[in-house]
Amino acid sequence: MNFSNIDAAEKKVVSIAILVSIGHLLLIAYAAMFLHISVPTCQPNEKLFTEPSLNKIGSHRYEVHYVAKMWDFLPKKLVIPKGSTVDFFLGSVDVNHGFHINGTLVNLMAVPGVINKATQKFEKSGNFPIICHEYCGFGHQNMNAVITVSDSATEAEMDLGFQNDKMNTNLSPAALAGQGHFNKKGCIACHNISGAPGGVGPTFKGLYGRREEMNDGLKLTVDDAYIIESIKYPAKKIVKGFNNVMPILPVTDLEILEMIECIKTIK
Ligand code: HEC
Ligand SMILES: [Cu+2]
Repeated sequence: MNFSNIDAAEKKVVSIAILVSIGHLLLIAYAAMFLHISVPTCQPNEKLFTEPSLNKIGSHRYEVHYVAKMWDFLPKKLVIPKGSTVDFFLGSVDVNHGFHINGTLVNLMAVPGVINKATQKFEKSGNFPIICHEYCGFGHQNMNAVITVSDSATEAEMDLGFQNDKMNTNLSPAALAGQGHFNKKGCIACHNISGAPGGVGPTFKGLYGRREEMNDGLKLTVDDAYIIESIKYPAKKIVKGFNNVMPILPVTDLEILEMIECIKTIK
């Protein structure tokens, strides 16, 4: 290749482009090495996960696995002692979501099949809301969680948050397991157990045995078979007054039976 054949103006443009690129790389290196701004990284060797977890890896050092799903982040609440450094591992179980921790530089994408990581030290106490900033469907605006940095807490704690509803501990083992699935599978993002109106999906309160009308005029009584169908094939029958937005979620037959046991107790 003979460089003297290149037009002078073109040479100038290429040189400027190369200089600007080198400048950017130097700035990134400077930010990472001297300003200690963590550069988000993809973790190709981490195992995929579908449930949130909190691990202590040292004094004031934690690892938290966050699950993004329509339309919630789990853990819903995380309390950490002031001065803690947290490694955030982020995965999605459905579509692409955004993950921005307000008041920090942590800004990741939650992408199905991929784990992204960022590290943040929390030196000021207060609440740091997490918001989804990537439009991910009908209930996108409800997608949030919060990190509380506490002066008084000595250990980190996570809370999966059963919406505003109280967890009922006085249940059979199967129903109790079912209640846990509502939480972990994200059903509670759209269904409440309090009966409060305005949810994305129908309330679970009084669901079992209820007479219902579908949007095509079909009337039925809610029983095991109907609930199983509603969970496995959400689009088959649409409850009147609601939209066809329920996703097909990864649940086993046993988990469905446990969820039915729990629904029966929500009267
Ligand atoms: C994204 C919101 C969303 C999520 C998440 C969701 N659902 Fe739904 N669900 C709906 C909507 C909306 C309807 C009503 C429309 C329809 O029938 O599909 C519905 C309907 C139902 C029904 C029938 C209710 C009735 O009144 O007849 C059941 C049962 C149900 N969902 C169970 C679940 C379970 C269990 C989960 C978690 C594994 C879940 N849903 C997750 C939105 C959701
Ligand atoms: Cu989202």
